[in-house]
Amino acid sequence: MEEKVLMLLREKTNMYVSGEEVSRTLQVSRTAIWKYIGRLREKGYTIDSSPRRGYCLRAVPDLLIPFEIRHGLTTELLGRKIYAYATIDSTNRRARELAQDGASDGTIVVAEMQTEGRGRLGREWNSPQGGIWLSLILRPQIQPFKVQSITLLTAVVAAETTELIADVAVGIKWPNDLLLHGKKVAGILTEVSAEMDCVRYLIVGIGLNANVAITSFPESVKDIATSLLVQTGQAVQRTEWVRIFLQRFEQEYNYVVQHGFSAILKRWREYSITLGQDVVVHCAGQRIVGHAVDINEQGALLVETANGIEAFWAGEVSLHNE
Ligand code: BT5
Repeated sequence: MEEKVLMLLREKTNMYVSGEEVSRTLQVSRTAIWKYIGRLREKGYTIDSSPRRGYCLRAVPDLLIPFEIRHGLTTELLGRKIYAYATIDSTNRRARELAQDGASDGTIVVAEMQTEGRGRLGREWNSPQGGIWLSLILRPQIQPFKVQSITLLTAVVAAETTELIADVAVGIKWPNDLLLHGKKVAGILTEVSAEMDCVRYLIVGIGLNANVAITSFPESVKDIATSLLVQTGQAVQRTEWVRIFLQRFEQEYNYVVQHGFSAILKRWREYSITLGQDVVVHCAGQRIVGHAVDINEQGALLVETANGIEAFWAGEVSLHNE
């Protein structure tokens, strides 16, 4: 009901809507409406009220809550079911739990803060207030070996969305880092539950340091991390980022599941700061030096080494000049 009250006020933002009109339209008492208005104010909505004129919505908060994410969202599947938390241990962990309990394709989990945000290989992902910590539950009908391509797709869509919203130039470092002026602004963690030849579900986790102040990062990441706020001096509207990301992601994802990944790979190559560089790959305890020449159809990094071209599916890449 709160959402319905909000929708009515929203249609006439900056104009007064009488309590009587809201009450009549929604078939609830004026006292109940007063209560819903109170709850919306608690969430951060600025609503003026006047005994004679009624209620007037002045400003909406940039909160990652279902109302706000759904407002104007045009996806068919993605984000139709939203689990939102002020604080959670990890959105990926929660998404996995929901997926195991049968959550539907396209369900998303989002949080304002994570206390145990996860990176790859058990690493920590720092997730203070101001960021976007988001996980998608997907049930694609693809073979498990194609999962890596979905990580690349996520990186491309996250880069495009970020450029659009914050007007900055983002680079992608294979496989999953988004960099701004050489510092990490976002990371992606894809986790999969699969059988031999089919994917049961996929959790795609995206962490974007959107409006995170530099002082919110611990010493361990201060020098390697950055945020959109730090780079541009301006806060972005996180709900808008999430909406645009979901819309674009759904479009691209539907396309690649049907037609394959070539179009996305082309765009990934354009964003890549890894290709064409001398690199050091750390993989399965080994350190391999070479020249990054390309990625293949499945998203593996192709490196020209002393032994010829080698394909890497996982691992850590540092550019030779880092
Ligand atoms: C990643 O791992 O880059 C994947 C990060 C995925 C985070 C999202 S948030 C929503 C969802 N829920 C989760 O629990 N996780 C996902 P990796 O490539 O392993 O990078 C981890 C390394 O990045 C750490 O070891 C730090 O050095 C550094 N790091 C940690 N927090 C960071 C931050 N906020 N910004 C930039 N770098 C960070």
